[in-house]
Amino acid sequence: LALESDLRLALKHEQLELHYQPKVLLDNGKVIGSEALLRWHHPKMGMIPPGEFIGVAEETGLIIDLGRWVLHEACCTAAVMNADGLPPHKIAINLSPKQFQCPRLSQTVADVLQETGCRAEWIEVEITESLLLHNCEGVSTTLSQLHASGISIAIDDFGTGYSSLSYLANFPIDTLKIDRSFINRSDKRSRELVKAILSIARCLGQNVVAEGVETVDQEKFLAESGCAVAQGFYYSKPIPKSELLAANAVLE
Ligand code: G
Ligand code: G
Ligand code: NA
Ligand code: MN
Repeated sequence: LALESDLRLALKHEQLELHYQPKVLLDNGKVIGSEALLRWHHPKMGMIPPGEFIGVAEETGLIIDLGRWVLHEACCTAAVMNADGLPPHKIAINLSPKQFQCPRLSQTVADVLQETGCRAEWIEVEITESLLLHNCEGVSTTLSQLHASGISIAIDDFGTGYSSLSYLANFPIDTLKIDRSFINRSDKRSRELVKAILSIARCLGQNVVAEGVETVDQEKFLAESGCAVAQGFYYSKPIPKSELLAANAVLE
């Protein structure tokens, strides 16, 4: 497969880049963190979105090296964003279920923190519900190790996968990211579902992030419903590292 060999080269030749989408506190509009999102600048095909190559990386096993690169890059940024005197900024990193098949994942993350001078509390990992589906012991152990080290754990696209409330009882989940398909609908039932998710999170002491916020009406509804944090095009699209640092008034 051409994409596979190209992707190997991309890793070597610095064609990959992380962009960061800000997460905003609805109370005061302040940016409290961001989600790292991978971008590939292909020399011939131009910008390839992650949806088109993450799958290839997973099938070929390249996701292990790619995932390590993402971790390293995001932790470097988190270290700069949290330099002395700056307000706290937590960076969320997407992890593929395939990365959990590597029994060394929590050690890899610990190594990367050490290499980059990033503290555990400056990052969060985003996992999908599909990872939790099979209640695999290895996954449970890795999540517990990451959590015990001070890294927070978020469930991405919450409510769309194979949602089961037992996940919330069995795994150390700090944050629910409400999928944007719930946010961008204004019908009564969707809004009641969002409120129900907020209520579950409140009872369990979890944080909530509303994803895919695009309008002032959506923001208003979320704020009134007690949602603390939002992310979406209404605030900012994913931006390059340089812009993230500039907005934080940090020199690179
Ligand atoms: O940025 P965009 O909307 O195109 O992202 C599409 C999908 O790719 C999202 O589901 C996102 O979670 C996933 N994705 C983006 N960056 C990464 C990454 O660094 N690692 C993994 N595993 N998935 C990512
Ligand atoms: O699966 P995940 O939640 O990681 O996907 C994140 C993707 O969602 C990113 O590729 C990002 O570009 C996209 N995204 C972020 N904000 C919005 C938004 O407000 N609306 C839409 N349609 N997509 C968004
Ligand atoms: Na995500
Ligand atoms: Mn998501």
